[in-house]
Amino acid sequence: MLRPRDTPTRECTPLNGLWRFAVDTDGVGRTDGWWRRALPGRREAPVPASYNDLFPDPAVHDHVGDVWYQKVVRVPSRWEDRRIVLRFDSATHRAVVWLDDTEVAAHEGGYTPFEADLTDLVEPGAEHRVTVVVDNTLTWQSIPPGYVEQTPDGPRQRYFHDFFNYAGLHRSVWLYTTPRTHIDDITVTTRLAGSTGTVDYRIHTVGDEEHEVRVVLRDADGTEVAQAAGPTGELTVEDVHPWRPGEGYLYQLRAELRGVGEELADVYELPVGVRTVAVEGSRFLINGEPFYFTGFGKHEDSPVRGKGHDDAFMVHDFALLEWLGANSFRTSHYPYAEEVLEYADRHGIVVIGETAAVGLNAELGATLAGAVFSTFSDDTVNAATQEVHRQAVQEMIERDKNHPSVVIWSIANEPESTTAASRSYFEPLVDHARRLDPSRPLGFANFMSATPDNDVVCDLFDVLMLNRYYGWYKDLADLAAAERHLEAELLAWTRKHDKPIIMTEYGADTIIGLRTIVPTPWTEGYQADVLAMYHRVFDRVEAVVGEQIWNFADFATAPGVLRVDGNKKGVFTRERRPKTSAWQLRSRWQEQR
Ligand code: BDP
Repeated sequence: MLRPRDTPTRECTPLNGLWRFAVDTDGVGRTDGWWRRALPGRREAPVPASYNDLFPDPAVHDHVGDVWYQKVVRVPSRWEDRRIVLRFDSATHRAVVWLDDTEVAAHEGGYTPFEADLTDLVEPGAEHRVTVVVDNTLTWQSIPPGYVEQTPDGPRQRYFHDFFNYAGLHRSVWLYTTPRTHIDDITVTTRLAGSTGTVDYRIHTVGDEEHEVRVVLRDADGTEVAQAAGPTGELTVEDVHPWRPGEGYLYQLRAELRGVGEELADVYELPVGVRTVAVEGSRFLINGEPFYFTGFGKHEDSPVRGKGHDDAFMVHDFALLEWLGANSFRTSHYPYAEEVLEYADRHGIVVIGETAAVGLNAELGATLAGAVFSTFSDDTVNAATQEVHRQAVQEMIERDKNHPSVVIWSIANEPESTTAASRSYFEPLVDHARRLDPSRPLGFANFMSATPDNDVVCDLFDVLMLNRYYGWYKDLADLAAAERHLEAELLAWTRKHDKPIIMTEYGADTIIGLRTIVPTPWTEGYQADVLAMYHRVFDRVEAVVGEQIWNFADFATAPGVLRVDGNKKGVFTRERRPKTSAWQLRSRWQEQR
């Protein structure tokens, strides 16, 4: 799915800023047809942002169900004869959209974009009312799953993942044009052979068939390096400048659609990084060279705006990664805003892209929601959930397939993976992901109690991604035991599978400013000791090809006795102040560069 862009044949206008906003406390908006007129009340909310922390009101913070956004939009009069599209980069977790009185789109899943073709409904030059209802409810059939408990005080949302259920319009909304006959999708994959690079491309067009596709590839200086014609083909680049971690060199692919008289019907420009990714035994190769991941599991999370995308936080976070010498992160636990992947492409940061399938695990349900259930059953995670999950995998791959920064697809975080039911659940999802993208390795982040002895799904994947908390949830304050247990487990994995291991989570909750002489959990010193212990072990186990600490920064969660105003495993606080471990990582990672 192509991101809206200004090109010689296309225009886009962001609809960000303040929208009218109403919380549908009584759940009457849909039956009362709130889209037909101005929303009730006087509230306004910024887009992009989560709505939960905007108002000093627990009823908004903990609302379960629908909220409404509305904006009156003038369609530029010069847009006559254009195809006009309304696009939401995300609406968490599902939405229905109306243009004036007409329903134009509905979408399930909170972290991928969706669009409505408004061409036949808008009048260029006129004003139109855009209304969106966004529902934050998590059910057994949503990704991520959850359930709503009816209590005497109203509904309470329960869920099995450890981050606050922020909701709203977290990313940009766009009104954009394309010509009626237009380029609808582009897929690129790249190869390297010595100093020659190849870009295999596939271009899907919609509309009049009497058009020809032309493709030109330019280097970063704008010099043409290859061209081709036809909807599929290859572009060969001699003396190629590969996309490399830490560098992020990009070519520009310009795809043109030309009519019979050579007239330009449509143009789209796509940045392309030429690189390869492969798994060979227990090595992870980028451009044929062993790659060692350093960095973090992150969150889209910041004060006040919650999960709303923010360019300032994005640039700052990437700058902090660079300061540390980190080369990668995982988009735990959902696909991030496209701006983030584009930035990673340009700056050579390596990304593990993850779906929002987090919390498909009864053991976590018991810990985080006090709920007793079987993970996979007719009444819990079932065939309908699997279909929503399949769709989530597909939408992530369709959106992010052209980003050179993305080198692994993670199709879930810490699901149950020790039962026959889990294997039947994951097998078709893995097949589907492989069909959609045979070029990237697959993984999932494996839960601590799934060990080499009881795991039944890891053989389906290319990379072992382990989340481990020795020294915290296990062996607390006994780092000697933690070190023995961690090493024993890693070696057991290497005996079972000849696959690369990335430690996708490890760490310890840490309150900034808390210091003791005797090693004590929650202190800055203890976090540093835990990380140092893991690093000693990683350096002894060859199959370990990556270390991604949990977490880059402290983040908001649902209340819990183990959570002090959120999860404090950040190497930075939520405001991005460094804890002691930041300098320790900086010296380790800068040296490894
Ligand atoms: C893992 C989860 C992560 C949590 C982390 C923790 O993958 O989302 O925040 O543990 O407990 O279970 O800090």
